[in-house]
Amino acid sequence: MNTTFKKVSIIGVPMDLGQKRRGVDMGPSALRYAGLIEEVEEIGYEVRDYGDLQIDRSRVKESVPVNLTNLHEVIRVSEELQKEVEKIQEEGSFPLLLGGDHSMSIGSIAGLSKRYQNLGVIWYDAHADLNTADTSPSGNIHGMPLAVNLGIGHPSLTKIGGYGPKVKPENIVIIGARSIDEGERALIKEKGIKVYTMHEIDRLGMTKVIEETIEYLSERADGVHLSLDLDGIDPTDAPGVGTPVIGGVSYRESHLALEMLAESNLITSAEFVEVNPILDIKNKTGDVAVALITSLLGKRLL
Ligand code: Z70
Ligand code: MN
Ligand code: MN
Ligand code: MN
Repeated sequence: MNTTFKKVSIIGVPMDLGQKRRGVDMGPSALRYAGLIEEVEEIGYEVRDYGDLQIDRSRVKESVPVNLTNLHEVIRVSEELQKEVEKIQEEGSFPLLLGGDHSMSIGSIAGLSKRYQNLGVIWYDAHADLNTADTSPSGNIHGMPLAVNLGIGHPSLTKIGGYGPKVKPENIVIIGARSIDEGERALIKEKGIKVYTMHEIDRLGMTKVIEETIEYLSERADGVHLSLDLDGIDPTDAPGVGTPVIGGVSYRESHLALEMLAESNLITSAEFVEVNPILDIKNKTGDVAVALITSLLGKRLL
């Protein structure tokens, strides 16, 4: 991360409405239980934990546009998260956001990109999350946030914060993708989005992938947000996720990647999403997430 930050401010987003499985709302608790606050303090940061946003998870059947499940509550939470992220930035703290499903990125990036006109985004994920209501096979909004941040999708989502698009296609790097839908593939090609699928990670090695990512984003971005979906990591290392996809990035590669990003001084905010403790094995995925967070924040063995 950027070494000018001395404070880390944490917000939990117990959001599970962006997909259909229960339990991902407990992700923020799992990370705190895994010792997040203590570990980050140990590195030397002043930590402020603002607790969790309030989310209405009653899932009453909303009358929503076709193929956008729970749209209204996703919008409300996104607007609230956007404001909270702006407050953290005004404090001069590093925003560290805990999910919750990946639909929360609509709100987090709406807050971040107000400050950074050229926000870079590293999307570390098995999926591209570039669907729209028209292309989504599921209607799950957690498969759409990156498209929304590009200004593509339902206007009620793309206009959150009163502006959009939030991110330019050339400021995005996707790492770890191995499950990409047809509409997403078309959008990647049309917009020329930089993607390191598992194929490129295997061919180049993670060191090269991150070196290139750092060079690419440092040339164009004024801040870089790391959006890390734990399903980017292989399910043997991170089993506690709603949509595990085999053939993922290992814990060791991810650890290296985040240490390199720490050294780069590039990262100005981060979110760790999709931890589902109900599907986990003894909070393994929570522990992995905390280890990766501390790597990103500069923890070193020696
Ligand atoms: C699929 C969809 C997705 C996360 C699954 C899956 C998307 N492309 N995103 N898990 N985090 O339904 O749009
Ligand atoms: Mn420890
Ligand atoms: Mn995702
Ligand atoms: Mn994913």
